[in-house]
Amino acid sequence: MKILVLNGPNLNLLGTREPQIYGYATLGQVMQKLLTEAASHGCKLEDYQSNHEGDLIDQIHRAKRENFSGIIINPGGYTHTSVALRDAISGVNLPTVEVHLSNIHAREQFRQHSYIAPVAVGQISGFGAHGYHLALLALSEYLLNRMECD
Ligand code: CA2
Repeated sequence: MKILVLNGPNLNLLGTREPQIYGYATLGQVMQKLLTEAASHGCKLEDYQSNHEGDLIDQIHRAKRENFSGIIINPGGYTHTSVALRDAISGVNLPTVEVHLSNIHAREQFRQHSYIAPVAVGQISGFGAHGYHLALLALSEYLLNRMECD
């Protein structure tokens, strides 16, 4: 099972500013821990961060082309703005879990709407970096169940 983990704009700044909202760990540390956990379950995981909408869309298309089983995405600020990212996710039809470090529903009103949520299997929001582990668990369970039912 191959899973692509995408991180959107400004998440490269994790661990450097606003730790009270986003935590102290860097994105590199968070992704390394996730990669190790995935490998111990025999799951191949690749991660990619970009500050550019088109780059993220290209990665979603690549996930389809290269037969990834699913996507975990923290779209960052594009969550609240990007019809193009949503179209890419619904276009490739790969099971996708949306992750947010902070609880976007408890923040400013503009963060409470997600363009991605309706095309995702589900959303995990508010559990900090642990959210990526919850997403991996949720997505792998979802994929295993789906395979048994096919
Ligand atoms: O809570 C999340 O994971 C967000 O996706 C993070 C985005 C924000 O725009 C979303 O509303 C919720 C922002 C990522 C910015 O990350 C930073 C980390 C450290 C310092 C500055 C920004």
